[in-house]
Amino acid sequence: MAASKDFTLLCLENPLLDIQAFGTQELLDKYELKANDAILAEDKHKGLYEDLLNNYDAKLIAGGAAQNTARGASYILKPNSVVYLGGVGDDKYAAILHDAVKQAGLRVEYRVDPKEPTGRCGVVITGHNRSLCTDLAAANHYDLDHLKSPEIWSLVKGAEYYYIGGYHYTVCVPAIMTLGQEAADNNKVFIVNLSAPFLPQFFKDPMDESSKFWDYVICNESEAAAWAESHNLESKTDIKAIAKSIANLPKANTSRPRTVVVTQGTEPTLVAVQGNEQVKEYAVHAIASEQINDTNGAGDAFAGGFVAGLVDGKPLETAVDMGQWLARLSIQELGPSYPFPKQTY
Ligand code: 26A
Repeated sequence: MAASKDFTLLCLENPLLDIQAFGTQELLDKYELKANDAILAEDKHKGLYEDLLNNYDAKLIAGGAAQNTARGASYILKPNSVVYLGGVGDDKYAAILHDAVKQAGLRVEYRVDPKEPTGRCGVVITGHNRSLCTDLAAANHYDLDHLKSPEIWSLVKGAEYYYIGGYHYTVCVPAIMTLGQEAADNNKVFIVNLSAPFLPQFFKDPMDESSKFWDYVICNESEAAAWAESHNLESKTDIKAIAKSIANLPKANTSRPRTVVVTQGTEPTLVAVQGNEQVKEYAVHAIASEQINDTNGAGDAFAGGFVAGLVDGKPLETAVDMGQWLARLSIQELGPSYPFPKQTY
């Protein structure tokens, strides 16, 4: 059944401004970055942002993984369907984010921190790889007080789907737990993206604490492998087996089985459902290499299309196909963006 109420989908994570440029191996080496990775900035990375802007003709593009997903879902859904929460500063970077979300029709309710700048993500593109290096700044100050404030809490109460970008496990676990409990208690749908290998690796405990709430898990093959590694699963490379073990973790709300969706770049997307022996495979929407602009945000776009399908009451295979469709559109744009005028699925 298609959702009829406003703001049925509520998303939470870290709003960031992407400082994105086409880079070189030399640049990656200078900051000890891997070609395809996502990390939190340490002191040695602090010069990256100015370097990208001054020497690599970097562009400023709206980012933040779940904010990209929320923009993607609102690209597809009827107006006033999606609201996004996170922390920003009171600066020109936040103004750029406001413009981008307005174009996509996404409502944002930011916690504005007057003392901290808006978070930045340095994005170094080399070929079809992207290296992400994030300085969270104001995004790191999101708190439960904001979530529980009357206006925001009424949005939480009104929503029927919650989408948590996994990167928020580094920021405010109580907010994640609160939304998870709210979902389980009211038979709402709780969706989590594992987001990056360092999360199951270094944030295993908060992830484990909340995994009972997960109705849908979205990840890619390297995040699944990192999960297998930190949970010491028998096979650390058999992605189907890993998807099944995540699907079969204990669940708080037993009225629906957990579904795990694993994207694998150009390889088929895998879907494991709790209690099912078989893991299904769905081919991606092929695209010629020369049509790809960059792959920054491809996974976020997939999640946006997939979640829009769920919210619109589409069957699982259609939701996966909507994810493939939106990812294909996004990789033809610069950064985690979608084409305007809008295309329709
Ligand atoms: C806490 N970290 C590391 C992050 C991120 C992040 N979004 C939230 N938190 N690190 C990178 N990103 C975003 O990922 C998108 C691509 O998938 C980037 O801002 C980029 O838009």
